[in-house]
Order: sequence, then structure tokens, then C-alpha cells
Amino acid sequence: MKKNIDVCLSPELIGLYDLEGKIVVVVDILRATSVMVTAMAHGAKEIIPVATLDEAKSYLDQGFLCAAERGGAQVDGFPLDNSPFSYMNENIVGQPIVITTTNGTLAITKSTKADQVLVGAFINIQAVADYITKQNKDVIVHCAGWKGKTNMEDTLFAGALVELLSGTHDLACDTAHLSLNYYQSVKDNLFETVKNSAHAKRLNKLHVIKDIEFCVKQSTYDVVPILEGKKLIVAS
Ligand code: 3SL
Repeated sequence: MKKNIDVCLSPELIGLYDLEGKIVVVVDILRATSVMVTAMAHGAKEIIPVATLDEAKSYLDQGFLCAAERGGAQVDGFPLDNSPFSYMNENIVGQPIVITTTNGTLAITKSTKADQVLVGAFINIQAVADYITKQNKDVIVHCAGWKGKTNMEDTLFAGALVELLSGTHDLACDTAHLSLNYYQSVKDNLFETVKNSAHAKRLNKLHVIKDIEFCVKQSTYDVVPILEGKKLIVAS
């Protein structure tokens, strides 16, 4: 029998969803979950996502490698920013990394009632779909959005995942239909579409167009980060 897939378009709405027994896929295409996937693909030992700067600061004081972003920019005093290209080097190999971001890490910490919490991005979308297919569970895609509002890029990822899982998962509600329809209407032009998103415009001021191009490419990596306790590790 087919399982269900549903889409939650904002962390503000996640309380309306019953997460128990389900797989939640958290997505923040620009850029938190794209960064996490990149870091794990490039050898980070684990990622500890934290919602607040205070929590991140306490890890920093204990000597952890820490990344902190607010409003798109790196927070003063933290060694790592929120660009995937900062995680493609030797200093992260074998390291635990603590990350706090405006929306992505908050969405992860709000998903912990689920049976499994996965981190999804376009850059690992096929691996996420393959992993889910083996689990035989209902799925909720939890879009991180921007400060409680829905965004274009996370909704597009949700639609792409709904499409990939359509053989095994029925569409549970209207948000699954609308994200699928939206994705299918622009999927041949993903970069041009996402370039016009509100967050891409915010990020343009930070000159990170190459980050956007990287984050909309599909299935660059085959790692699936999964939450185990408070840490993300690579799912086996
Ligand atoms: O909101 C977030 O969690 C971040 O990914 C935002 S940014 O891409 O670093 O601007």
C-alpha cells in the first residue's frame, strides 16, 4: 500500500502536523541544508544544529568549530559562514561542526517529534528519495522558509521530492499538490526561477550568486544527513 507525503510550508505551521511515526525532511535550499549536505559530503564528522546564537556561542567557547549566520551574513566572532563553498576544504574533515542559521536550524529543532529527521536539498534529492523509498513511512517535507513566511526555493524542493516519490507516496494534502504543480511548471528553468526569489535578492547584496547556482543543481552528492539525538550524521 502507498504511504503519504505532505508539505509544511513554514516552521510556523509545523505544530499543525502530526509528526509521530513519520519521516520529516527539513529543507532550506538557500542555504542551510545545502551547506549541511555539502559539509557531510566533504567529510565533516557530524553537525550539531542549534537554534540560537547563545547555544552556538557556548559550543564555540568549548572549542567547537562553529558556523553562525543571521540575515544571510556571517555573525562576528564565528569562524564559519553559511556558504557551501566554505565546507569544501580540509579543515572540516573529521570535525564536528555546530551550525546556527536564521531559519534552517530552527526548522530542524522544531521537527524532533518525528520518527526520523532528514536533511534535504536539491544537491542530495535523489539520495533522500532513495532512502525514503526503503523506509515505507509517511513523509512530511518541512520547508524552513524565511522568518515564518513561505519561500519559493523550499517549496520547489518539496514539489521535486513529491514528484520523485509519486510511485510510493500519495499526495496527502493541497500543499503537496501545489508544490508539485509549481515545480513542474518551472523545473526546466530552476536557476532562473530561484534567482528571482526574495532570498536570492537578499543574498545578491552579499555577492553569492555562485552559491545559488550550486544550491539548485540536483543530486551532486549522495549523502543523507539524519538526526541522531542532537547530531546530524550520515544515514546508512
Ligand atoms: O535562513 C537560513 O537558515 C539560512 O540558510 C539563510 S542564508 O542562506 O544563510 O542567508
